Amino acid sequence: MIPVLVRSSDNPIVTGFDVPAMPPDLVDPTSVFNPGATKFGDLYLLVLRIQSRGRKTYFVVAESDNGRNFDVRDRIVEIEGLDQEAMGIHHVFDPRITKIDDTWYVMFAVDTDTVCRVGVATTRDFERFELVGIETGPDVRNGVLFPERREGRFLRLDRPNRIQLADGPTTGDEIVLSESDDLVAWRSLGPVLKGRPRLWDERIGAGPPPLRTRHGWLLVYHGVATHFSGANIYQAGAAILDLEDPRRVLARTRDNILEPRKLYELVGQVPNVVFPSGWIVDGEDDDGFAPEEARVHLYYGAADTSVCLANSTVGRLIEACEPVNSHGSIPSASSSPTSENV
Ligand code: BMA
Repeated sequence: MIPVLVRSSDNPIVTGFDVPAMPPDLVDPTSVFNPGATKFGDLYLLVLRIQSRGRKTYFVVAESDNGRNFDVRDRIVEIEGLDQEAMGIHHVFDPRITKIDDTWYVMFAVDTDTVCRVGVATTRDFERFELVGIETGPDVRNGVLFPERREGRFLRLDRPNRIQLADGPTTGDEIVLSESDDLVAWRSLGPVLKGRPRLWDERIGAGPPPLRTRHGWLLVYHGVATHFSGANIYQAGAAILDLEDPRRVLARTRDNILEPRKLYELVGQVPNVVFPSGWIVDGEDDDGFAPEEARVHLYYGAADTSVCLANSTVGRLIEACEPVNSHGSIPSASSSPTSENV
């Protein structure tokens, strides 16, 4: 059986050893993980999250002509305007990249004095990045922008952090849809996808930005199983959302389609983590849909330590999703007629 996602034999494709020294901030970094990804002309680009030995995170661009072998630049991304924000910013992390027209939007999490927030910067050349703004609402993470505007408004998926873990950060079990006129003030349009208690995806968050296909918006998301003693297990799954109303979930994977199995996913700064955050899909038809045969390069953080790659096709990811009923659940085998209800 061919797995839905096939790991690259080059994994991990980027580690701390690939990062040139950028003194004084980044020398011999602890880890490189959770990258945003996009195509820039013929180049495959990643915006890496790199963590120093001081455990501060930075963004650095890496480029490749084949999507597997990346050269990491020797300069830290400076987001113009970020240092003027007065909210006590400690870290920016987990960038997701969306292209709309000729602008790339980098949406990222911001760890502040109070709560986690979502910020956006734009670039047209991956040299200069300008801050658009940082939202000032409630605790939220895993913001990803849709690659189109609706009636002029931006749409994003995000994950409100309504749960405080006893020995860890805030988290959440619901992905919601939000809209904005300016990328800074966001209005919630309601829930999209819910975590499934006691299953692989109890806590959830969107991965890379949704991909437009003829079957709907294809979403890859991370799910966390929290019911194992001493370990949270981060995995990946997929879902299909209605093109017109992305709050309608049409299908989702019953099980995870990628889970920590390799040593580099099982062991590291945070063990048992695969965290999908970027993808590059080779091909788009004339109407702007990703065709089923298009090759998918999915980039993910492994154990919060390195960057890995797994490949698939749009069609294989879609096939892995099973239709859901009006409650958003996949009907189980036991809901088929039994002697009791015939
Ligand atoms: C999440 C985020 C990710 C991280 C993951 C596993 O809450 O903080 O950046 O990769 O936890 O530690």
